[in-house]
Amino acid sequence: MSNRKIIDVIGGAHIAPPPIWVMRQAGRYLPEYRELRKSAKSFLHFCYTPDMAVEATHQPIRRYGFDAAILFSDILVMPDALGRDVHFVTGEGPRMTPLGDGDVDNLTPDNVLSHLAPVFEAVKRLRTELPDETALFGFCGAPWTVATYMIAGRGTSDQAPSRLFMYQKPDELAKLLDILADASAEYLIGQLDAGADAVKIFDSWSGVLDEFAFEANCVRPVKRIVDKVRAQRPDAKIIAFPKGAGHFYRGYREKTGVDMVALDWSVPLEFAAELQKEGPVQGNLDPQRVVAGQAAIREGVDRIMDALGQGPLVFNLGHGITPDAKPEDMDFLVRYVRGEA
Ligand code: 1CP
Repeated sequence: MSNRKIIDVIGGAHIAPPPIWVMRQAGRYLPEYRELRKSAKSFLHFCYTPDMAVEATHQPIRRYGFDAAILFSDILVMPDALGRDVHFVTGEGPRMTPLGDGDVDNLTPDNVLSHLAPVFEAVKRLRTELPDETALFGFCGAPWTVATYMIAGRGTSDQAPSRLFMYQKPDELAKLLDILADASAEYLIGQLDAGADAVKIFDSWSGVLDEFAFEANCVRPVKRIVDKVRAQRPDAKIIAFPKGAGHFYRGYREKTGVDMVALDWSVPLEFAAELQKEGPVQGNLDPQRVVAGQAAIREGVDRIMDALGQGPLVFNLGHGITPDAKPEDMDFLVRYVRGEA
């Protein structure tokens, strides 16, 4: 047993009430985040300035005492580190020049660790500053999800440009996924060495693929990251979030080698309970329930606890909290899960 409950659950322990943290727990629904964000020249400047990244990471911990803090950064620092022209348009989202012919060969994996040094600095400071019982998570984007932004140059609703790329340029995609997997493994090892207690791999766009593409583009690259990290850091605790994987959640943990699988809110609870027999799960309240308020929160939490409360569970939402959620309803969620409301 450690003194960080979430780390014990990731190792397979059942803890009641379950430890809780929330995806996007630092972010625009918090007034103190919006205030801090004003002082940054750009979103990437925010991510690469340890004072700001550290402060944003602390904000939700101070308010709610979540059982884990997640480093404030973004999955798209990776294409930035690889030399793509990433920027964020306020109110819209990320933008970069879509990958053209020959661009994959001109990526700069040798620069990744030095470019991301400010992130390691933020992790180091956070681990010394956070309460001892608060776990610290590092993270990266999964290769497929990061590739979708590099190929389309922006977020899209169905990743049609990346699916087309996959059929038209399969060798190019395979090369890109390998470069991203290897650079991401180095990046995660750097975060673990700086003090992260666990790392999470976000595959937010794994739900747009057929069974063969899911295997090739999601399972294989995540396994490649896990194998590389474990070859150097055998005890690394690793979580993955293959959002929208549906049926493909079955066997995912075993195939990739991750310790814990994060479930989105579309995963049926009966199926979630079957997955939980294979290993710890995290999830999966619909974020819109927090926006809707107390009655919707109670109903959703009760259902999840009935189905998953007797096994290893980290309570979380099924995706990130949205900017329109009220901070007081988040407070209610935390207290309700802990049996204090
Ligand atoms: O100006 C702002 O404040 C921009 C909003 C914002 C924030 C708060 C972005 C832009 N990123 C973040 C922080 C962030 N992103 C964190 C750390 C904060 C925390 O969780 O508390 C993390 C872990 C991420 C991860 C991330 N970024 C993912 C994976 C998880 C998920 O939500 O699916 C993805 C897909 C991104 C890309 C991204 N970054 C930002 C936006 C708006 C998007 C989505 C773009 C799109 O697809 O349209």
